[in-house]
Amino acid sequence: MVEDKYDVIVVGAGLGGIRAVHSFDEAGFKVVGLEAAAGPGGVWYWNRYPGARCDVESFDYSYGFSKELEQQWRWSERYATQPEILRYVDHVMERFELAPLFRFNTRVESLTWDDNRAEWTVVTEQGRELVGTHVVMATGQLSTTKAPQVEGVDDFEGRILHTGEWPHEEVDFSGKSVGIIGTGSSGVQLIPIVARAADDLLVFQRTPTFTVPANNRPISDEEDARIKADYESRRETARMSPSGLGFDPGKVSALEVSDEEFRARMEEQYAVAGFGFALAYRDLLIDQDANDRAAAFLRDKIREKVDNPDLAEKLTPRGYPFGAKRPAVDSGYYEAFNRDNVHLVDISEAPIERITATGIVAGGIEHELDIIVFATGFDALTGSLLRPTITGRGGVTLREKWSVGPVTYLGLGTHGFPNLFIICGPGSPSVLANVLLGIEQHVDWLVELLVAARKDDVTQIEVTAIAEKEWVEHVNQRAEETLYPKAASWYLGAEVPGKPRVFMPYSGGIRGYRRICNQVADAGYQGFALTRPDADSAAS
Ligand code: NA7
Repeated sequence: MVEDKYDVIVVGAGLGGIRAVHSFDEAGFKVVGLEAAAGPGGVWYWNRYPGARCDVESFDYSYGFSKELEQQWRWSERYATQPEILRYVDHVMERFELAPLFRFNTRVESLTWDDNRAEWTVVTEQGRELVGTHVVMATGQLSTTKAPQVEGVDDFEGRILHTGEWPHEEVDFSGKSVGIIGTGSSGVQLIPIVARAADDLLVFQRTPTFTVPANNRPISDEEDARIKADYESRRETARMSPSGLGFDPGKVSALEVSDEEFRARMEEQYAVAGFGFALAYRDLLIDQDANDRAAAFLRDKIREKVDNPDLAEKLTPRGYPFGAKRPAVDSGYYEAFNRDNVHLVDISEAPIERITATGIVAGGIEHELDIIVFATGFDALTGSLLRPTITGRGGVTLREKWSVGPVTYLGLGTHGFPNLFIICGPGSPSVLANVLLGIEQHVDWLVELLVAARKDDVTQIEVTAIAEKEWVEHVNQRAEETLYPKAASWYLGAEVPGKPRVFMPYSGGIRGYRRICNQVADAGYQGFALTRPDADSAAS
């Protein structure tokens, strides 16, 4: 059964999908949003674990497209909790009357390009068919969860949870022995809370994580009023900063200052900055020696915070640069390990062997547990793009095309898949910048592109092979200038065994990236072949 035809089909109702549906609708396109979950919010819909909180400041992790929304929404904390972000999402949905434009409980199974009709056929898990001239994949960067392939998972008689698919009702940890596997951002946020609630908490750590303190605090009325009095300049500062977070990277090299000066500056940053810590000096993420200094500072902090020196040593990250794996922003993480009921199980050398009916066996020892939590992260950046079968020109699937790693032009599209666009896709700054800013930049840019195409009767928009090749080279070159490739991280595809190792996000900064996107548009969408029905390629 073929249902209505759409100008634009948006896949996903996270912050990207919501913004895309709203803006395409405003621009007069017939648009529908398809979402697998029962409600909007994307990662904030699924990641309901206690302690889940954004690690970008609330004032910046929010939409900038509506002055009224900006002025009327009141954030309560510097870093918003998951429930508060979900309330914000619901408010936006209601305020802009977006619910009728979405279909929830609708997982997309396949997308197939028809070259003759120049349109996509989208089939959902329920077998429904929709046809769209354009498809916008707003499926998120960290949305396909992964759990370790451990023998015996099904034998466990207690409860198994994943931070990224957390139940809607509260989980009662009291009186329970809980095992948490994973010490990335999710584990780091969850651990202090479970530590307080459970009888016993066992943390299964494979790789220690660098963390910087969140320094979270309530937002006072005075601060709220001050920022809202000139919100535009805050937005502008964020837009003009490479991270999109408003932090101006230090201009000085960490190698040019004395130990005393370095330490004083880092203490200052540690006490206030959150993520900004990494930008205190201009070369912390690009020069190994500079990075070593910052890493040493953070290692000292762990020793200061953890009472037991052996335990502190086990929690200390080594062997990869600070920041090359996404640092966690923590609230009481190390302090949790000073509690008598919290135990670290170091699985770096003796991995988890199996799960039994009653617990986890690692290093030959069985740890008895009532609840196991996988805080083991996601098939990052490409997981949700490759989950549906996307078949482009000539019957080639995206899985085939990206079998050795994702290749895109600007992270926005890929050759052979006309009229298919990605919000914050691999090859764009995505997770290396404030994703909200990235989303809004991408959506605005795509709306302008489709408005121009509509005006000029362009029916097909396709990334050219040469533009894609050159962009991939540029992305790789920028990554090579940094320390990012030096860690086995999910930026690089190291989180899934067998996944191609390609550095996926664009590390050249969102400010420079926006400039490039604008130049591309000004040059008549250079790098895209624009085709009219009665003519061959109009531009490239
Ligand atoms: P992350 O950052 O990918 O962290 C996952 C953690 O789980 C990490 O410590 C992993 O150790 C660990 N892990 C993964 N697989 C295994 C297996 N098989 N055995 C043991 N330990 C494992 O995911 P998060 O959900 O914490 O955070 C993702 C992002 O969401 C975060 O950066 C924010 O941007 C929001 P590893 O390091 O691979 O050795």
